[in-house]
Amino acid sequence: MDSNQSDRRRFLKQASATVAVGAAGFVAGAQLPAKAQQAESQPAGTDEHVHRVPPRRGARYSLDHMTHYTPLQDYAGIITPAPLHFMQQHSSEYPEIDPKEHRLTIHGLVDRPLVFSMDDLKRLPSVSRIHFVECHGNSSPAIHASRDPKMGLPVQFIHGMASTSEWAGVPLSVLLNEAGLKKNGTWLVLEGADAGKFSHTLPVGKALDDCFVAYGQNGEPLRVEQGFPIRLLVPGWEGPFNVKYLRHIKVVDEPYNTWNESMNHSVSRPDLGGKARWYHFQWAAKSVITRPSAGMEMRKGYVQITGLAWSGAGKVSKVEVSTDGGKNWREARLDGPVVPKAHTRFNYDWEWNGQEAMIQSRCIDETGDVQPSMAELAEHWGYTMADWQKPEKPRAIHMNAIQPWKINRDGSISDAMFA
Ligand SMILES: Nc1nc2c(c(=O)[nH]1)N[C@H]1C(S)=C(S)[C@@H](COP(=O)(O)O)O[C@H]1N2
Ligand SMILES: [Mo]
Repeated sequence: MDSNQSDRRRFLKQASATVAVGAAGFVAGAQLPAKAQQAESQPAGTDEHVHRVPPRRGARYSLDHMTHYTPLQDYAGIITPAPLHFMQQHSSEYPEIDPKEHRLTIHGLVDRPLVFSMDDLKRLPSVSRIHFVECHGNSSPAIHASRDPKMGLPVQFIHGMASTSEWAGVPLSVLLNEAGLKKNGTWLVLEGADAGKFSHTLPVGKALDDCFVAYGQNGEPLRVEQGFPIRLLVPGWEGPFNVKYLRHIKVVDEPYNTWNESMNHSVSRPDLGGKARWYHFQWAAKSVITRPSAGMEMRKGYVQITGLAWSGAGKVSKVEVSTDGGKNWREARLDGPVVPKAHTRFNYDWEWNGQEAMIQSRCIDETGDVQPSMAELAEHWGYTMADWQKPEKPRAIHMNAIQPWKINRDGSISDAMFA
């Protein structure tokens, strides 16, 4: 039995455990394919500026993922250089798409089904916006335990499935208005042109608000890893909404629970007997100190603490830094433009006296949302801290807990999230 079949079988078994709980949600079985969590990585050295891994030639579509992590510690400002953008691909090869042949179709509950060529799209009114894209699985508790040296420094492999680019493209509202939404057209199903036809559901309200079909990334065409020739940008929402190699948009009247949504993107909760709640859409307030961070070395005296803060709800209004394990917090300087739903650079001047210390940052966004500690988050999600230490630790996505880095007396720095 090949892995496709066994995964399919597992899927059917789990699907049969699905129970409807009313219009707004469902509960699904807790066990997710372990394979879905496997990640492939690349060397992280600062000189290694190419982040492609060669596609595995001849590989059939399977559940294999390809993941590359952004070395957050290695660039300044807020824009991730395109070759360093993280990459999360649910099929084992990139689709090779001829942009001249590529078409985007909009159909379903519309007055006029439409087909757009790349040329058609580039004729239409455009926007360019700076936004982060962040995988829903970024910063997960499991990855803290990783010891694979190929994965780079901890800040990279723990938090590096988040990147920020200036994306350019056509507002989805322009395209949907052209097609004419029917009254009962309340959800979209978006489908990519990759082998697995990666698909995701999106409510029309968000689509009309600020989503766009992007063809540009930091002044260049999208990279193939980022969805060349077009992808959807869903600002502030979790990674999988941002469907790459976008090919079909079907307007429908209910959420579709596509395979990727139902199997990979719900969170099982011990306090619900291992069942999952409805999905999470928008990223909450989040930040991380990128430098100094675990694996680096401290020297006595002045050091600039720097990092990134962001929120799916809008702008970062404040970042606070603690150097004493969370007893005292002081405000950091926000450097450069503060853009809604984008990484914001923060800096903080510090003097290390050679003693043990714990440094961490917390983000407060314009809605007043305060980034929680790991203990607060665990409580909120129905876990205990001890649950994270168990071998069968719960699968957790949408992690935005404060990241503490411990500075040891010898100048070494370690990850203190679960220490
Ligand atoms: N077509 C397609 N779109 C996709 C995916 C995919 O595998 N195929 N992965 C999704 C997931 S899970 C994430 S986190 C983001 C990652 O975007 P990036 O690879 O450009 O960083 O793309 C989303 N869109
Ligand atoms: Mo993702």
